[in-house]
Amino acid sequence: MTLSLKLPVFRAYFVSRLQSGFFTNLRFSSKHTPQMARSALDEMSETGAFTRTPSTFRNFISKDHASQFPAESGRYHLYISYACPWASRCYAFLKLKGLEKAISITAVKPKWERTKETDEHMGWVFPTSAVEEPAAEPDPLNGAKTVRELYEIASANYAGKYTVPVLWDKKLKTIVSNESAEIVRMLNSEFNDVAENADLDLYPLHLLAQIDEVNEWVYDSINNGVYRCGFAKKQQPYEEAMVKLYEALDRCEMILQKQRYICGNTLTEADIRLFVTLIRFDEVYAVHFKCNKKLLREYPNLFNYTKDIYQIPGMSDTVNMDHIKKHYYGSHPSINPYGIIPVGPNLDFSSPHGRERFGS
Ligand SMILES: N[C@@H](CCC(=O)N[C@@H](CS)C(=O)NCC(=O)O)C(=O)O
Repeated sequence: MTLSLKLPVFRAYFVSRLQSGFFTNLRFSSKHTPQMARSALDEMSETGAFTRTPSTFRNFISKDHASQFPAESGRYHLYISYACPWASRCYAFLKLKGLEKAISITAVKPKWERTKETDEHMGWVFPTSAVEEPAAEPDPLNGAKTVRELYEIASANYAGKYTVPVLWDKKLKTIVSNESAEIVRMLNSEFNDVAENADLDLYPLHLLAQIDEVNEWVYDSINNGVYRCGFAKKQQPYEEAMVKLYEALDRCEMILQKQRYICGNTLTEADIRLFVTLIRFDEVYAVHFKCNKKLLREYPNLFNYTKDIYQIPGMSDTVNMDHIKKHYYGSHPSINPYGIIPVGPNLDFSSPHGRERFGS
């Protein structure tokens, strides 16, 4: 476990963002327009390729008590879906850093439903009681029925997608951030005064460049790559995404033949980001998104690596395969019109993986 050394780097990053006007005192960026996509299923280029829209709320929580969003125990709430890989990576950081007492969480129901009677939008909804859907709970803060309502509380004229994760500020009653890549950084470094595992640094200074480099190709080809395969509406963009996906998986397999984790023998942010896609691969992406050239379980190193990360204390709590399968197979009728959920393969990620041989 490496002690956090990167305060100056974070400051420099923070200042450069401030100078560029990237995040401001505004509650959300004013760049959104009414014609923005309302759901991932609409994010399509003219060529039939899936093109993800950037997140809108991009404020940062800081350990600096004078900042607009200071890191305080009990002030923030994380809304997640267990189904969502982006939300799950935030929840994984929360668990690994030991922030469960400091930051509360609520999970939505896995399957998208109508969010308003007056339009056709389908999205994340809260159950009406704690027993309606195991592991999902009603919104304890705002009594919202949908994630859409949270966005509407935060901004009356919001017109973007209503995505999870949502990092909510109970004090200012607004969304701090809906960008998981930035939420994980805040959880990693800004809450160390209240984190039970303050010494765990998943983005250590000496590995910053390497983590950033790995994140870039893993995001493009694997995390987002599976969506580019699954949401393509034409053969060519699907095949292009498949080539990139499998080149990247083969590359991971080679790397993991020689070392325990993707950036060496230390667990980092890059592993958590890769894990959330791998854990869903055979159960969902291989079938639902047609990523079927090779299965995760046919890659010995990648498969054992996924088990290794799953077995880190706290990580298995972030994986709810029932929610994952209910969501993907049930929420995209254009891909799976009858919403049938495949029975298999029910992989066991808690079996021995043998990766201790690399040490850590
Ligand atoms: N950039 C966002 C992406 C989050 C995202 O796409 N979440 C999906 C679930 S996996 C979502 O909420 N989609 C709602 C919709 O498309 O309407 C992040 O990483 O936080």
